[in-house]
Amino acid sequence: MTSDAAGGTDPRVPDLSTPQVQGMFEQQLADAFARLGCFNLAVFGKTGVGKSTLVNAIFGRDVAATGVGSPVTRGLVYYRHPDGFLGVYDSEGFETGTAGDAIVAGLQRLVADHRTRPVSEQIHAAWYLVRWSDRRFEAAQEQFVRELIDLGLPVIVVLTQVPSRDGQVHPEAAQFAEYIASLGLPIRPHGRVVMTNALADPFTGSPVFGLQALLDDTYQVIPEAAASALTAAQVVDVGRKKKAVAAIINQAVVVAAGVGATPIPFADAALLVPNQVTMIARITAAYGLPPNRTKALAVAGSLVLTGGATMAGRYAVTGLLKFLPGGMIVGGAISATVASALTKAVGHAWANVCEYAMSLDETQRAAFLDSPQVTERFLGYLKQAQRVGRP
Ligand SMILES: Nc1nc2c(ncn2[C@@H]2O[C@H](COP(=O)(O)OP(=O)(O)OP(=O)(O)O)[C@@H](O)[C@H]2O)c(=O)[nH]1
Ligand SMILES: [Mg+2]
Repeated sequence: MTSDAAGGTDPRVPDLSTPQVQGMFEQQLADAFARLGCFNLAVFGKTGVGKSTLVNAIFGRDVAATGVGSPVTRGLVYYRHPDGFLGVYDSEGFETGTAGDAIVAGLQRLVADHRTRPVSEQIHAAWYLVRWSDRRFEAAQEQFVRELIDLGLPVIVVLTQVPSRDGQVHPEAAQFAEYIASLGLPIRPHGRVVMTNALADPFTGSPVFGLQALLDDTYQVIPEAAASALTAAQVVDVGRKKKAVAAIINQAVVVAAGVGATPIPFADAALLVPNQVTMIARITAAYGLPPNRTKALAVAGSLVLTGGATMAGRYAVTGLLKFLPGGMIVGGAISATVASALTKAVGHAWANVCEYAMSLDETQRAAFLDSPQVTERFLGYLKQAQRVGRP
């Protein structure tokens, strides 16, 4: 129960005790992750071409090692990462010939079966990998790629382990890529072969390259409905995550302005909290932070939004108002402008927390997300935003 400055009770204001808000967070986080759906990728290529290495480089996680594997058809295993928004079909140790035929037959059944399922259960893209140093693209490989395309899968052909120096790829690798492209396979999205190196080689000095290009091409071939899950799952392009998050914050700011359009009494700034909880949950999912840590995130978020982490007063939101640029608060009420500014500050502060978590390795990230440091950083970023916001 909350009361306004005069001591009366406003029936519009929900009960916003810390445990209440924590429950709200847990629910909203679960919803936000569920809404992402799942991005499903199929990866083909001879044994040792670098399928696992490339997947790990793009997604920053060892899907085969940490995911739950279920054999789909002979030679093909589906790994669903425990985070839920990434699935990989891995053709482990696959060679062309009879094994290839068995995979195609199995895939045919799978793709047919998928047609009646939701988009998040379908295969969204296929990468066919060729190691450049093999310098051969056999008729059987070409045939296999054609059969994948005939199944209706968008196939991207990738040349792997390509050496480069000073931004120049090995000329023979470039020639090989040209040769494969010249076969006229309807490979996506533009008929060219993507050249990559997923692991730096200290001996030859060959750097990692081509990951962004492969990712960009993958976005071009997948359905719109799978894009949010891909953005959450990949770790190569943080800019895409930031863009998704900016859109989420803008939406929440618009909602907050609507709430503030009827001026809210000072003490009932709590009216803004549910919208902020939804925003924070969606930001967390968009960055692709591990959902199994969200209990800790819910605690941190609710402590800050309810003021439980500070001595600032009944609601942190009320405490925060004190720092807003002068002249924004008129007559002891929160206006649409203030509601928007506040929500924006909370969104950016949480985005900073997520980005910091993203910059850590897996073990450090898990420790951070479970620690009170999340709360401290969140508050720290909020205070920074207030300083910047002052005239
Ligand atoms: N330098 C360099 N080495 C790579 C690259 N990709 C793979 N390797 C190395 O090649 C070997 C095989 O890579 P994997 O990723 O295991 O190959 P795979 O296609 O998953 O093999 P299977 O699972 O047996 O089918 C490993 O020793 C990798 O370290 C790359 O892009 N650059
Ligand atoms: Mg492998």
